[in-house]
Amino acid sequence: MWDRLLIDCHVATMDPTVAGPFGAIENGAIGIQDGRIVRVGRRTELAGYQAQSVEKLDGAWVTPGLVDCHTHLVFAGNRANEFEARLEGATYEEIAAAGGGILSTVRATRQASEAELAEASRPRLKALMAGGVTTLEIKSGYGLDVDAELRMLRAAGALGASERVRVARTLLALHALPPEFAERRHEFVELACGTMIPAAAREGLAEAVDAFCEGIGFTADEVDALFEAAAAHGLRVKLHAEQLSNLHGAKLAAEHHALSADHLEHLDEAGAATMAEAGMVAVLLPGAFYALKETRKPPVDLLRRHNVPMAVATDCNPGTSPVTSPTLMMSMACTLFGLTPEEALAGMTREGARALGLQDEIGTVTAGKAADLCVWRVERPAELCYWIGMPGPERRIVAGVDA
Ligand code: DI6
Ligand code: FE
Repeated sequence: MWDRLLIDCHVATMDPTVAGPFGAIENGAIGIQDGRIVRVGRRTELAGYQAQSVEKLDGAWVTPGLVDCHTHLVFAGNRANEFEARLEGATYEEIAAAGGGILSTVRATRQASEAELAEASRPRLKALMAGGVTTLEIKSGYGLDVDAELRMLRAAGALGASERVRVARTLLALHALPPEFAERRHEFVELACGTMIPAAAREGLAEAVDAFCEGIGFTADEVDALFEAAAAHGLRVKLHAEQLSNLHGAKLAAEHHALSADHLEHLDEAGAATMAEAGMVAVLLPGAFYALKETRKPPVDLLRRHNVPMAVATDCNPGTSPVTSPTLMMSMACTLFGLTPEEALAGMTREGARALGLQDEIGTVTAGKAADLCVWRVERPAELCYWIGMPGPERRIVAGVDA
């Protein structure tokens, strides 16, 4: 006897071993026991099974819960003033060079307590959840000193513990150079490698380490040192790479067996090839592309040709991607970047999970995985990408429980 049996539904399993678009099983059924999917198949195949609760979904589509694998959700304040300045012609790099940009959020974040950070960020988390997110990654990176970085990670943990959502945490140790280290870059990188990483690892506050490899961020050599330290402390790595220029960050990330390289508008063929060899995920972030009015798109055809899995994420952050809708990102991934709706949905489910190293646990509707599901009142899965600003799923299920 299972806990739950969902019937009268169609299932976009997103499982590549299920033939056909979206790995779809029409007239399907899903058995759930102890928070996990125990069986998924056609209703007729599951006819003999019983459950405490048999629920008819009236022909709705069930997908994996959405996985937002790249966010900077925790921060204080906002940067609507810079939005106005950019509309008047200032560029993101000019604003950063004048002490705004990331550093403006750093000033606000340093002044906030852990509880204040959590409460300032909770509405954004609620919005993502309402849009269908059941797992998200949250990065630090607006503290840029040891205490404030750890405080951000604790706030992210507190959010995950108090809402029905899974949170994966990333120490974004090299995001921007704080002003007090302006003349001492080397010492800041040492602080990140020698103090921030060990502290985050020791307290179990992060699973991965990230950096911003860019002209206005950090050099490949600095990132290399950071990734060495991460490996020494048993943390995975990932990288903001090739967003505004090509510093060959994807190749560097591949050399360190990174989970993913993210943004990638300026990725070249050699970079794509090394990502494929390293089994990395390309995380595409159409919100930042849109908000910065970029014209250079990530090389989707190249990624396809090299069989690099593509994830799609919100990059929810106060500067370049003030986005709280996962389905809007799927829509933009199709319209702006040319993904198919199936690729976009895979990007927010299966490949998002892979980008977090959680591909065995979540990301597809497959027996054995956690029962993280969304129930959508749509006639076909492509509608999730077609509607612009659609309301979220009718139901969200996390670990087998309606959330
Ligand atoms: N790239 C981004 O898109 C965000 N961080 C990064 O390294 C932007 C962060 C911000 O502007 O606050
Ligand atoms: Fe980012």
